[in-house]
Amino acid sequence: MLTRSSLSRRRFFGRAAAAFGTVLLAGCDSLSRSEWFPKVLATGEDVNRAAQRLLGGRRSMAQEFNESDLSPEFRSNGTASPNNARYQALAAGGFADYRLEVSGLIDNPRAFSLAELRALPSRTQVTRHDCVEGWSAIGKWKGAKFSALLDAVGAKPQARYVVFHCADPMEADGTGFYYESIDMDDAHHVQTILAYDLNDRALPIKNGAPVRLRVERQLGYKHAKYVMRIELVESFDKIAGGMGGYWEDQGYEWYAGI
Ligand SMILES: Nc1nc2c(c(=O)[nH]1)N[C@H]1C(S)=C(S)[C@@H](COP(=O)(O)O)O[C@H]1N2
Ligand SMILES: [Mo]
Repeated sequence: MLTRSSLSRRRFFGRAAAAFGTVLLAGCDSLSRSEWFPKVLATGEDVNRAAQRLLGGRRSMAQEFNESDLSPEFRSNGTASPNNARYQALAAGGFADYRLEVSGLIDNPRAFSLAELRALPSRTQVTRHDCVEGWSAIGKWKGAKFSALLDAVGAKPQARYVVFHCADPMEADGTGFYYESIDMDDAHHVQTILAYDLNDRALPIKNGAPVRLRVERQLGYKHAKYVMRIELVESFDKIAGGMGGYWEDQGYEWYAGI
């Protein structure tokens, strides 16, 4: 079983960052403080950014596994079924009327049906999902390569981030939708996909149907479920709390990975 400390050690102190042991020492202090969680992420973020610069960019791959490693059950976390009438109507119709809207700093604003997403070049990958709450699960994901979707809409040069707007409201009054964002490096990364299948079946509602982001080098909360709208932007200034994600607006790190 993974403990929190082994999980964070593996995420932040492993792989590429292991080569930079002396840099890591500065961060050890923060582990003993009471507000350890954002601190650990902050430490990981700084260390990993430094490591990435030294290694010449973020081309590293997240580890991939074999089908024999699959978790018997891929649990659900956070929202398990969006409390949203429009979403529930789409789900009742088997998502036949679902359209993924893509807008913002692109040449060809358009909406994709599920069939159109399934027709884009795809990638299948068996990866480990690590949630900051201290659990992990290995799943087999299939989805549209995000780079292919970007090619289809034509990202403008000013676009710096991709924002994923989700169907699930986080406030009791039905507002404050979950959202997340990634930069263009991650958007073009080969393991970044809009997943529509989990373990060879249509993505279940509890795991984000009809499509959810997989951005494999980052922690669980970056993997937006129930994606309804994608927006390319230059900054987060006009989006919700301005920090690039629902959890980021509450103080979590925006870059949550290696
Ligand atoms: N829209 C949306 N996306 C979300 C969440 C959520 O509550 N709503 N939870 C996040 C967190 S914290 C985790 S760990 C994963 C959980 O994915 P799962 O339900 O497939 O296990 O989804 C992430 N994406
Ligand atoms: Mo999570």
